[in-house]
Amino acid sequence: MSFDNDQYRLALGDLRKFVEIMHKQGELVRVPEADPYLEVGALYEMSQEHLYPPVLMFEYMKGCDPRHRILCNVRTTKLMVGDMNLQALIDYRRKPKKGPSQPIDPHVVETGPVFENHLEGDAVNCRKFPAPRWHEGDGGDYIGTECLVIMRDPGSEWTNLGTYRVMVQDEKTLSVFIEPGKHGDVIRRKYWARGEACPIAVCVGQSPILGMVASTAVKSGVSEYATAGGRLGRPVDVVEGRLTGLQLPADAELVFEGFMPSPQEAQMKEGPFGEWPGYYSHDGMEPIVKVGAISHRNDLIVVGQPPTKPNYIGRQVKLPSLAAFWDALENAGVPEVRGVWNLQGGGYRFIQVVAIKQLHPGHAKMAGLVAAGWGGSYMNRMTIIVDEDVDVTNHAEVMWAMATRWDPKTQTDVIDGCWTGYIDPRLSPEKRENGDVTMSRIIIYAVRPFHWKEEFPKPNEVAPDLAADVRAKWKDRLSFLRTKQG
Ligand SMILES: Cc1cc2nc3c(=O)[nH]c(=O)nc-3n(C[C@H](O)[C@H](O)[C@H](O)COP(=O)(O)O)c2cc1C
Ligand SMILES: [Mn+2]
Repeated sequence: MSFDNDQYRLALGDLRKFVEIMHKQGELVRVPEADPYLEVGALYEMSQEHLYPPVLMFEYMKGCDPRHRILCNVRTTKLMVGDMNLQALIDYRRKPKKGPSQPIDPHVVETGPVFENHLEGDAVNCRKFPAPRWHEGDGGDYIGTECLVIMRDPGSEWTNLGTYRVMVQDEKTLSVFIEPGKHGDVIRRKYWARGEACPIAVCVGQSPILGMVASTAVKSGVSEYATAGGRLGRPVDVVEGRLTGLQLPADAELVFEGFMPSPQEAQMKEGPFGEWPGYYSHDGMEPIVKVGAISHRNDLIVVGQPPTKPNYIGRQVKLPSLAAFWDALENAGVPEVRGVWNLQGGGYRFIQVVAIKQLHPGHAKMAGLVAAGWGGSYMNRMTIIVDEDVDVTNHAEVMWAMATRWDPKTQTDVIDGCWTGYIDPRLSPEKRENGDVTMSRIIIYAVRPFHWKEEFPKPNEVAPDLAADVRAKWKDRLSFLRTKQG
């Protein structure tokens, strides 16, 4: 992976540097004059047809201030994620584990580019900034997709950053969808319990590292700013918001500051919004932000990264999650794991594949039971165990193993009562009502039965060595050997 190079570090901590690097490398696609009503979202969705979706800079958008831009596909670039294959996963796991970096507290500075423009009172108009209608069935325009929702714990110095979707309700009002139990929810409740509105800031354009840490679970009480500082090896510069005093990234592109009264006092209809499982699964009444101040840079950039249906190849697997999965299998004592992957179509949760070199009777069963039950298997539906000769990253190979080595009647387990979530579209209305947030799971053992695996017919495929020799000999004369059609 490219994680140690200078360009990566520069880009990670600075959105404008990221844009500059992408531009220099010819990877920035500028899209003029698209309509934020469905067209931006459709173009973005189609960009997911690539493993590394192109970085899209939407500019001069219909009905928008010509100085305002939307930037998509920041954290899915090759620069940010590196290679995306089994070897990359193996290399990632081999890297000496440094342990989590020590947090570095943010550095409070007097001012920063975020204050190039500041609006309060009558000048506040949330509708003046680009908020696309990303998906046809969305219940509103969303300005916050890969955003930072900033709050401070009233009892301590802890500033929390969370990525929670943000919808524009009207000129002076936003709404935020925060799932119960998330840090932002815990903090806002403390203000409400004291009869106060919760001070809140919503930042919708920031360095890639801040987007990364805000959407990952960090320990309660630890600021994501400090986590980001630890990862960058330097403090993140923050300024104090003029309305709330909350810490804002000094180089933030666009920040809304305001207060969130308790839902008893005010709430509005929020959602639905196209979710990562590929459905509109949730809407309802949510608390709102009464916006009192807006700060933004000149020529601001809103970072946009809404979910799409997970069938696209651009909905990448996450190597760190896969590495954690592989580690969990090994730590549970499953020997000879040769690969793990998530099959496209299931996002990075629903469908997991494990390749093993079978050592003993019951080995595949052991792998299957651990895989279906490990701690990270939230919202899993399907585990497929295959032999070591099957390429777990290749759909057709996995399907081939299922078609030819799996006897559904004897090589299947179905397990009931497993952990899922409310955005699981298959969770029945009855279960939702009763709070029974569980579903069944299937384990498919698409392996040669152990006790007669030596007699199992041999696969019919040109041997890799022979293929390489023949390709080398013929490739100058036969163009089909030079380009592989996907
Ligand atoms: C693009 C993206 C969108 C997300 N949207 C939401 C959301 O709308 N609501 C929510 O509760 N969590 C959402 N999450 C998950 C949270 O960001 C994640 O749980 C994070 O850890 C929350 O921060 P916290 O741990 O400080 O609460 C989203 C994550 C990503 C990557
Ligand atoms: Mn947090």
